[in-house]
Amino acid sequence: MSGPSPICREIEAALKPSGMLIRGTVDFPAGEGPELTDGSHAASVVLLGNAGGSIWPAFSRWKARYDGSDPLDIWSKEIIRPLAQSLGGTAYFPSDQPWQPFQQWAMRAEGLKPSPLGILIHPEYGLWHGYRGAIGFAVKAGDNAVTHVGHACDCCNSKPCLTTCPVSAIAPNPADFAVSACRNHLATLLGRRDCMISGCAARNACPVGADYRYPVEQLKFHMAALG
Ligand code: B12
Ligand code: SF4
Ligand code: SF4
Repeated sequence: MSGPSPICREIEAALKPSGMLIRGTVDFPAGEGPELTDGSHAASVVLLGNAGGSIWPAFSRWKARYDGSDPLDIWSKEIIRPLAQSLGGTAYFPSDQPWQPFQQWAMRAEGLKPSPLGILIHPEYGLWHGYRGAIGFAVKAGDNAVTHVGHACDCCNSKPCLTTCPVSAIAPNPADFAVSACRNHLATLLGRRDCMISGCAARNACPVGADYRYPVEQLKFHMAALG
């Protein structure tokens, strides 16, 4: 019987209190993985992140005692760095430069596809998931079988994400996302009252994974980081 590898079982157990989950594993051909701390290239990375509001209870408790900048990045690093070290791996974070290709990794790990918003859509979680870090290893860390093959957006006829943005920032091709139109709107009085409070209207309009929509406080938190 196959199940999670010993490394993945250890990661799962260590992350449980935080609400972070293993979000897939990617294997790399020799020399193609990201650099490890010893200068060699990773043979695999284990992606870590949230599904729906899974991290919100633990993170918001921690945040109540923290008053510096970038709380979500700091919290993620406090949890993932020591875990990586104890397993002999190297930690990577989505907000650290140079940016590691988290979305390409996620596409390879789980077969996810990009939505018009630029966010990858998951068949169960919809647009309500994200990545908090990854751990690279010199060995294969787990099972790299891709589980999802279809693309939810292909079966979505009405595509409400394309028509709900008040400034039409979302286009069918994610590369055409009008970043400045979105940012300008978020800075207006109207933007501060709609998207900044209730979350991105286009993301909220997506019917996939609606049960995983972030709690209101989490929506506000992410929008404040973007605006
Ligand atoms: C820069 C960036 C942005 C820029 C986008 C600028 C641009 N046009 O590319 C801005 C600030 C606008 C942005 C916005 C958002 N982002 Co952003 N962003 C990033 C970041 C830090 C780097 C992207 C990158 O260039 N990577 C480097 C290349 C080499 O990696 P890659 O995997 O090959 O890159 C892919 C992306 O660039 C993607 N892409 C192309 N165009 C766009 C446009 C947008 C808006 C996005 C999100 C992605 C995207 O296609 C590439 C090929 O697969 C990533 C984290 C990361 N390290 O990847 C998060 C990331 C892509 N963002 C993410 C999220 C959630 C958002 C927001 C929803 C934030 C929010 N409010 O909650 C918004 C989405 C906009 C919206 N309509 O709501 C998540 C996506 C998770 C997922 N489920 O796929 C990531 C992975 C961060 C994370 N911690 O999980 N983001
Ligand atoms: S509304 Fe439809 S097209 Fe838009 S992201 Fe959701 S499933 Fe994809
Ligand atoms: S946050 Fe608001 S303005 Fe920006 S893309 Fe989403 S709906 Fe449009």
